[in-house]
Amino acid sequence: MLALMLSTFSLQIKLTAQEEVALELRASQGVPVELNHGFSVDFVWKSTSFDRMQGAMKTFAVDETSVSGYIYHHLLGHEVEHQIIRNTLPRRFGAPGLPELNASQVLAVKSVLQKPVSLIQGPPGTGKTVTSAAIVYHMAKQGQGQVLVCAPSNVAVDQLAEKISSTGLKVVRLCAKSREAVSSPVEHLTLHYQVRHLDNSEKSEMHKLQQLKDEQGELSSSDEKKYKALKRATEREILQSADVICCTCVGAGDPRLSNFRFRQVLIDESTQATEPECLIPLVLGVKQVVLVGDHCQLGPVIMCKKAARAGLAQSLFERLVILGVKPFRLQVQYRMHPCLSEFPSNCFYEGTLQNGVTVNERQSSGIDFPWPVPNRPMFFYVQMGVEEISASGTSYLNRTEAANVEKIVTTFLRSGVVPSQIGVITPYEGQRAYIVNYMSRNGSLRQQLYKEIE
Ligand SMILES: *[C@@H]1O[C@H](CO)[C@@H](O)[C@H](O)[C@H]1NC(C)=O
Ligand SMILES: *[C@@H]1O[C@H](CO)[C@@H](O)[C@H](O)[C@H]1NC(C)=O
Ligand SMILES: CC(=O)N[C@H]1CO[C@H](CO)[C@@H](O)[C@@H]1O
Repeated sequence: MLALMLSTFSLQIKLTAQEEVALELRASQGVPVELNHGFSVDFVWKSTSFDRMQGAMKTFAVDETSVSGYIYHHLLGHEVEHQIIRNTLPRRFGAPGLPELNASQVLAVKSVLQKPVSLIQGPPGTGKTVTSAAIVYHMAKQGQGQVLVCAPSNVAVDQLAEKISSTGLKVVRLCAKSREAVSSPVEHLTLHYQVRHLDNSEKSEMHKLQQLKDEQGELSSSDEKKYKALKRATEREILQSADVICCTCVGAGDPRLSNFRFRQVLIDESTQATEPECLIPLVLGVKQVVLVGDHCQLGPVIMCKKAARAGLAQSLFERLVILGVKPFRLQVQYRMHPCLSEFPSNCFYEGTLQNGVTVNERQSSGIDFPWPVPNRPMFFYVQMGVEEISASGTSYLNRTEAANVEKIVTTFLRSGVVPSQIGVITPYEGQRAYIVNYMSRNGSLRQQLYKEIE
């Protein structure tokens, strides 16, 4: 910590929409690196996400053009006459570059294209990303303008952006300015990357200024002005030429999109977003909305109990289900060994989740692990570990559990399972950090092996 502080001018602690606490280290111009005392650490309230949510609710309330009349009344739970969108349906519902769709995925795409409001429920492993990408592909081909694709998390946006881009559509991934330095698996699709890598001679002036800025850290105020204007124009041009724009729900409130209108919007993982968060992409003129998610899995995380009780913990998707909108459920899962899907199917999906993989396709031959029932790769292991407050002071850890995780992981590694095939899940950040640390320090195999485990 001290080392960080020495080279850091100011330390800011931000509370974001998810109330994650993140440390931001600002090493801007003229940082007095030799300073090791006499500086302050400020808690900074960063309200961007909340401002955008509140802005969206206001727009929804006062601006008649923010969403179509049908969607407006629908979201408010008013009686509305059933509406069908009359589009010529494609002959094939799949899309280039994607795996062939299965029967229930085809039905989902077909039904969504004809409705102004649809919900797609995707239990784990049912191919909801592929289905979403196919929907976006067909929407984009309808010629109603650009399609906006959002999700509450950056990870989900990146995944979907990649899938959509593999259909051949022109995709731009818009990242928050504060995340431009964070590497992304879809770097080449991001707006900031595209701005920097335009190979167009007209843009050379911007690039020259950019280079100057990179080298000197700063431009004269007139150059800075010129640079900003050029950059804004370039960004706008790239955004305008996209078929699909992908960003987080909060990102849809980015000023760079303020003059854009989107008639068609798809929101993935929508059951993990709060309702005001979902409204941000919708109030840009939506006429057709597709919410993808699963209200049988975790909902939005709301730390404030009062706000949760007041209804913020209920997603828009879930509220629409309660209002009587029937979600289209993807029924076939292609991920789990059938013995693993049995419990969620019976417990959460009224036994309707079908298996698209057979027991034989999920055999891991040669892996010697003492499952209680051979051929049923699952067990519940109850232990009497005691919980402690973790180092961060805001989470928990459990040493007994961590030690057992290490033993099990080591057994798997010894029997030939590769690290990338192993994942450990815990709902506690404190426990996650402790397990990572514990395994690489106390695991009996090579450290590197444990480091590759998610
Ligand atoms: C510690 O173990 C107990 C008992 O198994 C469990 O209830 C608790 O959730 C664990 N805590 C953490 C932080 O993993
Ligand atoms: C780590 O492993 C050593 C033996 O290699 C053991 O003595 C020690 O107790 C372990 N640490 C923890 C926290 O379990
Ligand atoms: C028979 C068939 O088409 N199966 C596919 C169904 O969808 C999943 C996931 O999208 C694919 O992995 C299957 O190959």
